[in-house]
Amino acid sequence: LHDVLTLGESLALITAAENGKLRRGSALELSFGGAESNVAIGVSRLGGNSAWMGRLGRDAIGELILRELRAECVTTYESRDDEVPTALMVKERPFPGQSRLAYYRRGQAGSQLSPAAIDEQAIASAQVLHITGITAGLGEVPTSALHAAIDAAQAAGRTVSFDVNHRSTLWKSGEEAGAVYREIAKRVNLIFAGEDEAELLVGETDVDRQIDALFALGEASIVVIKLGDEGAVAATREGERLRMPATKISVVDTVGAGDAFVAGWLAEHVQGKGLQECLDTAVACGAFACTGLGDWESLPTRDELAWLNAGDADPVM
Ligand code: KDG
Repeated sequence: LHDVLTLGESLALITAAENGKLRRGSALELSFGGAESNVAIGVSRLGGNSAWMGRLGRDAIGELILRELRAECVTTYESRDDEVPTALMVKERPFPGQSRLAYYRRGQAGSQLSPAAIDEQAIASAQVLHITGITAGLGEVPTSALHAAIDAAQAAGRTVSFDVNHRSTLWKSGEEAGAVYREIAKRVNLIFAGEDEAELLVGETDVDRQIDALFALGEASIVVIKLGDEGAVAATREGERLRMPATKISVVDTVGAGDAFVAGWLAEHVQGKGLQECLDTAVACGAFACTGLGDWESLPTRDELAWLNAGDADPVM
């Protein structure tokens, strides 16, 4: 049995090696990203048994992604597309400390994820199915694949975890996205959202009201609002509510911090840990992920997490 299976698009990440304009022919570095595979790697590094499901092209980038995931001890349930390639993201670094991201993903393999590509048995073999709103942003067919995956998880009595992960460039408007996210949020057990994302779903700006409204949408037993460098608030339907400040660290790159947070949460959740322990590990993982470049490369192992408290990661607390 897997602890966590994540479903979503993984895609190449091509990053300018140095600051400056990409059009001048910068040297490029090749890696990959994808919120859901980031979470699968994060859970695996923390000692969990994780898996990833998604659609890739039959190309070198697809091979690179599978090879890296397997090297991270993530089981892969991939379908391959013979018609279109694996998608790309290109990250330009025009000035020090700043980056601009362009997606080349419309119509590519990950966007062709359909209900037919959902391996129901694999989903039934995981304690938690984790999905994000990014897949919904890829189109109606990927959205129906998300619902088919939720169906499979629920039929097997599994937990469904949903991180809103709003990517505005994938949507015509926030209202359109909010409506699609609400239909998903109604059906899941765990909801993770940033403050702005929760507002898209429930139209509230106050965090406590957001939490109440997210519980009122459906059956979720846990709602977590991620507040970035201000930490997070976590709540259970029974009324337990905890707020925790972020761990102060020297930030190198915040990309992937939200995925690290979710990985930390889920790694504890599958072991039956309570709200406080889930939140502690989630916040620590979120901070750790900011200490280095890359969407998943800086995700911590259990041993490395201890560095945050030991002073090696330059904590200010
Ligand atoms: O959460 C980090 C992700 O944003 C990144 O790895 C790529 O999935 C991605 C996306 O759609 O932006």
